[in-house]
Amino acid sequence: MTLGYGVMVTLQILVLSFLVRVRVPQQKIAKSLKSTWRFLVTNLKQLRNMETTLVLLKPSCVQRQLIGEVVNRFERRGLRISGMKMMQLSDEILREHYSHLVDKPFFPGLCASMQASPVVAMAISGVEAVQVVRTMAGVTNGRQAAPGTIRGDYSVSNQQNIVHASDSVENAAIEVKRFFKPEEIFDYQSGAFAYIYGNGECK
Ligand code: IDP
Ligand code: MG
Repeated sequence: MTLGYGVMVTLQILVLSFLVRVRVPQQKIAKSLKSTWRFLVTNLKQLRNMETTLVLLKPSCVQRQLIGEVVNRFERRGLRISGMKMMQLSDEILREHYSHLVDKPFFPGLCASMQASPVVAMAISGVEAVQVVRTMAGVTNGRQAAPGTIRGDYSVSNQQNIVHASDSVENAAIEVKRFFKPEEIFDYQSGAFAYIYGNGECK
């Protein structure tokens, strides 16, 4: 990650010096500087163990009026809600989001179930949040999910399983970008931060 970061920073500096040399208008250079700054901030954050993961409260959650219950679990655990909105999913976003399943026979039914009502998209942050949230969600099939997990407590179905949770750090970054614009993600520090993590736990 550090090597990739170094390469990207060097590339950005080369682009900037090229822009200055070919006398690109100042406004455009300022725009480029702004995106470089955003890039640096985002990537420096990724060097820490603070992660942001995507959760979707599926129609099975929304329709069964479990939104509050499930959101409450993430908050009680000490995770931070960095972004949250209700949305109706399009065919396009579902084909992208479930691209690993498009050839499965259950794909049309999965899309229909995800479009049966709006979903609530959440960006959830914390130290190692991707694994923490995935463990809280439980295994895919609600019938096999352990009691105490979200799927294990609220579902008995392989498909109507209440939540989506990103399955890896790489996919979490892609999925958060898929569902949220940069300005819809809020990087604030929880007032209880010192009581959620011990010294040195958040690098
Ligand atoms: P995950 O949600 O636990 O990551 P994936 O394999 O990525 O599981 O599948 C995405 C979603 O597709 C599941 O959450 C579930 O709603 C649905 N799904 C997965 N396998 C089946 C199946 O065999 N029948 C019906 N729906 C399924
Ligand atoms: Mg998955």
